[in-house]
Amino acid sequence: MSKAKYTVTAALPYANGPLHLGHVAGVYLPADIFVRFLRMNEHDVAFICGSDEHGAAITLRAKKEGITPQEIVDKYNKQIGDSFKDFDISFDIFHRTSTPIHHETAQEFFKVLHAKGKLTQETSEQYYDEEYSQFLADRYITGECPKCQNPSAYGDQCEKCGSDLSPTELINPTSTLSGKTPVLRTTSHWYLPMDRHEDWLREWIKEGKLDGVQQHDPKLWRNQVNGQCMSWIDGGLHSRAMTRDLDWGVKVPLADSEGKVLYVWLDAPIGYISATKQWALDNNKDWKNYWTGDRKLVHFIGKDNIVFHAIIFPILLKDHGDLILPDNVPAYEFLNLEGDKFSTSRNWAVWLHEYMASYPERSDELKYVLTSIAPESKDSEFTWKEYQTRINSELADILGNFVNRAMVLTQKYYEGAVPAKGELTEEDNRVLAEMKAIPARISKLVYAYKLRDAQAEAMNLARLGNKYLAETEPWKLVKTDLERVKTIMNIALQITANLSIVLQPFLPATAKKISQFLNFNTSDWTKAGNDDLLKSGNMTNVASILFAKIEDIVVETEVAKLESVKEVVSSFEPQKEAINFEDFGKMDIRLGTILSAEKVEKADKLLKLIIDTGIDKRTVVSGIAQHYTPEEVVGKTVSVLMNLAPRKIKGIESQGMILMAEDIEGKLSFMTPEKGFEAGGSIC
Ligand code: B3M
Ligand code: ZN
Repeated sequence: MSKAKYTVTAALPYANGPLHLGHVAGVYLPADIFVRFLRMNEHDVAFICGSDEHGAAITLRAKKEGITPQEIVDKYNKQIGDSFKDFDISFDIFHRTSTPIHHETAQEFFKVLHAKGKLTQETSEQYYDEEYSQFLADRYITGECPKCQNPSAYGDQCEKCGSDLSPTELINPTSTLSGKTPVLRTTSHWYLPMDRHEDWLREWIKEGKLDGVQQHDPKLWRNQVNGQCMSWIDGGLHSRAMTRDLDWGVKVPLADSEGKVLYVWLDAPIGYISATKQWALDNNKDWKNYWTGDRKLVHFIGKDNIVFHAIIFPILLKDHGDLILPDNVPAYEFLNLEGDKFSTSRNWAVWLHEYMASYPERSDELKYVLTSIAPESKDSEFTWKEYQTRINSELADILGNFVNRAMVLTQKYYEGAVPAKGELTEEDNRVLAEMKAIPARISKLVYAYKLRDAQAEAMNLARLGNKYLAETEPWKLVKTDLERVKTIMNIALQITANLSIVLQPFLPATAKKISQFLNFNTSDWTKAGNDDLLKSGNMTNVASILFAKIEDIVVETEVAKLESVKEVVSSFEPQKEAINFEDFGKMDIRLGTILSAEKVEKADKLLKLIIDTGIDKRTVVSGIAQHYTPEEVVGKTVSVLMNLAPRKIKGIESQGMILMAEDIEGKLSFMTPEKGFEAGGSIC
């Protein structure tokens, strides 16, 4: 029977910030393990990802950083892509949705839907921000979720209860641009009438069938995915706008669609297809082979993406016609961090690029820990203490210890040569039988997307080896029964060779090291379980330590780093509402030199300053008298906000403001330029 073919996708990360361990544990690492296993079992597999570069998440970040959306996505596409490379996530392609091939693919997809009459054009009332002259969609608007009362639900989704929403359902809607209450304005969009699809979706989700024909095994779908989909379907699916009044995104390819782009959740999943197209182009393949015919499509995602991957995208794929629907949508719950949720905005995160910069040789350790605690069926927790415990007590003390003993004793007794197996005892046969059974158990778990248990099963092989050596004690027997020791050491080495196979999907770097120790290298999963992988007389190499233990100082340092973030976040004022570049441009800030200073009568906080601004000499009253004496400030070059409207302070007309920095304790500092800068220089 030919091996099943797979197209495996991992949710396209928004190119609006770095990746943290929650993203890695709950999407990218499990997807990578699954694909590595498939490759070892000679499945035809394409592993697809890329950055999601449209939508409000991008444009809001661009506004916040005062740069263009393209600059934002260029910055984070590179940073995220580099993080994946450093962490050895083995995508076949890490593409992006701001490319021409994606725009063409998404527009073509839309035109097919439109030509087939799968979309309806509707005029509706949409929220509009009068200050920004912009319609508000999705993340541009927040408000109270009508279903769970989450006060900060988005216009398209409530991340707390997972409900898919439309902006007009929000209670007390607020524009994330101006912070004001938006008004309703008429606009027209193209809608996906999802209610038309409830019947076939119900059969497809519940029974895995389309028109009575089995498509996939619903028992292999996670309960939370089936459950969430059925509650949406039972709650009644609604028409959903598939276009938006925005300027950043894939332009709607129709005549009467000026100023409109595709809804990001129509555009982004098509990013899986455009990435496949690009990969096929680069590798002289036909992309259609990966999206049509007898092939399993698997989407690895976080639970907040279920509706888009298990309801909306399947509708779009089916409406488009001749494209496969997902065979499974392994959705992960959330990973939390040291008792709190990961949060990009609060910087409460362990960033993947920072981890790899600090511990470049420890990608496998992190892979092991994250897979051990993966939030497969419920939210889970990453703590640096558990990171240390699992590495020291499991990886080092079980796997590392076993492999090291097997290799060191082989060097010591046989100068690295694999000894011949002699007569087997009952215990030897039991151990070999268990060694043979483990790969099949791992396979069954991986095909059922139970990767956490699959890794634990692979580690059981190391436990088996460790226990075997501890019970047979070859280091004692060697004084009395050399032949017995040869058999024991041969079996220990066969177990080690099996570990170099079964660890590959989970700990690829470690598996490679073990292969190098043994001078034995295969990626053929079917070889696993074999008790004669190493022929007697084969020469092995001197091994090194697989896992150095994690010292307490590492845990203390990392936890302190997080605590410092917490303090800073809790003590500093949250950022004020976003302004746009034009607002910033209205401020005229220049360098000024303080010519004279004197205390203001009956005002212990005020100094009256005469400042040379390069264009004039002006009086500024400044609240710095409790921090500086007049003598201390004369002659300083400082930053001056020039065009602040003049105002009378204690009867003195103050024309402008000195800009000061203030630290957590309230200490002040002038914003002074480097040497050589004089009065009149502008600050931009
Ligand atoms: N960019 C990730 C998220 O919602 C989103 C996934 C798109 S996959 C097509 O966090
Ligand atoms: Zn909600």
